[in-house]
Amino acid sequence: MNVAVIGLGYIGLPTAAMLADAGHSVTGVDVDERRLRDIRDGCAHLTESDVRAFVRTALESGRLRVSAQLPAAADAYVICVPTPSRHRAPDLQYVEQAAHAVAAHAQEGALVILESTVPPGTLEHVVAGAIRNAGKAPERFFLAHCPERVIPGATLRELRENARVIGGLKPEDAEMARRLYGSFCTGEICTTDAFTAELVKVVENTFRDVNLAFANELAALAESLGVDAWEVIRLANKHPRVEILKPGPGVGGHCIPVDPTFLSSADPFLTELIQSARRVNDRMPYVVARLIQESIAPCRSGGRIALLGAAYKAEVGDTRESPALPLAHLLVERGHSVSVYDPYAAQFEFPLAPTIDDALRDADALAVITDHRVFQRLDPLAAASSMKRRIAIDTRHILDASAWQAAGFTVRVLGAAPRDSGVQTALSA
Ligand code: SAJ
Repeated sequence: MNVAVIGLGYIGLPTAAMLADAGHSVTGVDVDERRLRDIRDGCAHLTESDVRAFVRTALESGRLRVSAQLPAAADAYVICVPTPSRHRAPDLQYVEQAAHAVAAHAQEGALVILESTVPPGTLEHVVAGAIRNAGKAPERFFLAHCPERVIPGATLRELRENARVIGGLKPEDAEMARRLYGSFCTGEICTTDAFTAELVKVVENTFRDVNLAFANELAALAESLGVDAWEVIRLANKHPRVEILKPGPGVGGHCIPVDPTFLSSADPFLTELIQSARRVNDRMPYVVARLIQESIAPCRSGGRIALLGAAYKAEVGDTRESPALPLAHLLVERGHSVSVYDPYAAQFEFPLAPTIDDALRDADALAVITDHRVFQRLDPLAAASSMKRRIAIDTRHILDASAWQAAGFTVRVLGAAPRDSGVQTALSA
């Protein structure tokens, strides 16, 4: 097949290479000339080395080309553009632009697949709508939604092996898309209608948000209960049908904090659980700010806090919706100064310290915000030599508390009441 993949980001580019590897003739299209140059120059911008090598091989094979223009004709179009959030509402402008461009180009009988995460109904309203606006009949096209599911860090394996859900506006639309994805995907491919497929994606991420809220609520409760929520969760997860996620300083990324609103906005009255979960997760930076504040007492303001991690999760540099940002703002509002270090992040609203030593210099406390492995391996004696006071707050439970205590640190773990706190718990009172 001649395939055009629109949007060459962390999903579109490896998907284009997968399709080329499966024998299709693929044109990868992106409006960003710099991105195209980076790809042609060897994909140095990609952090996953196997993806880099895979894309280079696809380009060398001649079956993958990249361009700023859609090809003259294609049998299939795969739209993989971002759906960023603006004030936690989906911004569909890139989907609309891509749909408009495809609608102008595509000929009757073409397959048009939307991979971007979108509010339910988008395939019908935006994609079929653009085709209609171009003076063509959407029912003469094959229109399907096939939401991406990969986790950065394991992109190639997950693209190949994950089960996929494909929804078509008509059953034959899903069937056509299933054939294309079946050329590279070894996982189960389930077909359904488009609206259900759109909902499935949103439901997956909402499920994760609700689960995270439960873990975070347990962590926030730990002090009043006088327990270690991590230990409670670890032991509860020994039950074969219980799987609680880990607490943390909040829920970041471009999907999980945003997607639940696609569901709750459908009916605010009937989505109490989903909205509460969002509030619980959004409250976590406040819980962490309070923990930091208590830890550095009696210094009520004017403290210097080193935040270790700006990225929203481990081993990535992505800072979108990262809880590090509201936390940094809260600390500054309370009169403290913050320094931030992240080995992967390049962009953040607060200045990023060039080295961890720079971030720790003269700090009253350090707070681990992201569970990057480098922080786990941090030497407490080296940290102590840079800091003013020996206080460590661990919101990800990754520090070896006994090693840090042996180095003279007071260690506070989010979700674990201090053993000697003598807390009169709500349960024992
Ligand atoms: N987090 C915790 N505790 C945990 C797991 C995660 O606090 O036990 C936090 C992370 O630190 C992060 C947030 O939750 O701030 C979200 O991380 P994540 O790994 O759950 O999600 P994403 O946004 O990186 O990727 C998710 C993935 N969805 C699922 O795992 C169901 C991925 O498969 C999707 O492709 C992606 O959303 C997406 O684009 O929708």
